[in-house]
Order: sequence, then C-alpha cells, then structure tokens
Amino acid sequence: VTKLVRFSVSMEEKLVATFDRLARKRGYANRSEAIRDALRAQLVRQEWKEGEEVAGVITLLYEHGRAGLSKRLTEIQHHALRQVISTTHIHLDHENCLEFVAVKGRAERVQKLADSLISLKGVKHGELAATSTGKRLL
Ligand code: NI
Repeated sequence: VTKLVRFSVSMEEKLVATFDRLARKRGYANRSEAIRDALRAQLVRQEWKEGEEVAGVITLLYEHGRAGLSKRLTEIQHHALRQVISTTHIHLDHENCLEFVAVKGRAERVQKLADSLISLKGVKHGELAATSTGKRLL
C-alpha cells in the first residue's frame, strides 16, 4: 500500500486559479490528481534528460507510393530490435499509411531511432510520444 502524505504549498492566488481552470478543462476531478500528474510529467522529462530506460510511441504518417520507403522503414526497425516492441500499420487511404512503433530502451537510443525514421523522405509527419517505463513513477 502506498502511503499518502499531506503537505501545504504556498502559491500566488492567480497561479492557483489558472491551474484550477486548466485542471477542470482537462477533466480532473480534483486539484491533487492534477498536481500529481504535473509532477509525474516533470519526472518523465527528467528520465529522458538523464538517459534512463524509457518507453514511447513513434507515429509516422507517410506516402504509401514513395519508392523504397516502406522497405527502408522496416530495415531501420529490424536494426533496432532491442528498442522496437511492436509495430502497427494502418492503410489510411490510397496514398497514406499511418504507423505506430512502440519503443523501449535508453533515452538516446530511442530518440535516435525516432529521428532516423521521422527524417526519411516521404514521411509527411512523425512524432515521438515520450513516456516512461513507469518503474520510477507512482
Ligand atoms: Ni499502408
């Protein structure tokens, strides 16, 4: 069982009001959960900065018809076996493919893999959703 600790924090009235507005907009039931998530987001950023073992999802929107592109995307993933957990490919329409690559590993490795996929010619949009393995988060 995780023990909860209560503590008080002093903050500018306006900052609290802005935070509460944002928390409500995002659907948080209470301020505590919104603050916990903000703190966790900070911890995840720190894990990436410090080159820890992290997880994430690379999304790739690319031209189906671009010669050699699918082959190149697959090749790069084959060379990153330790990082790639799973790949899902969706044929969006006649011209476009959407691919999700779930990844795990050292932050720099995962970032490098994402960069090498996203920067390929014919990839119209790519993004790395950086998250955590969850081991150091509660
Ligand atoms: Ni496709």
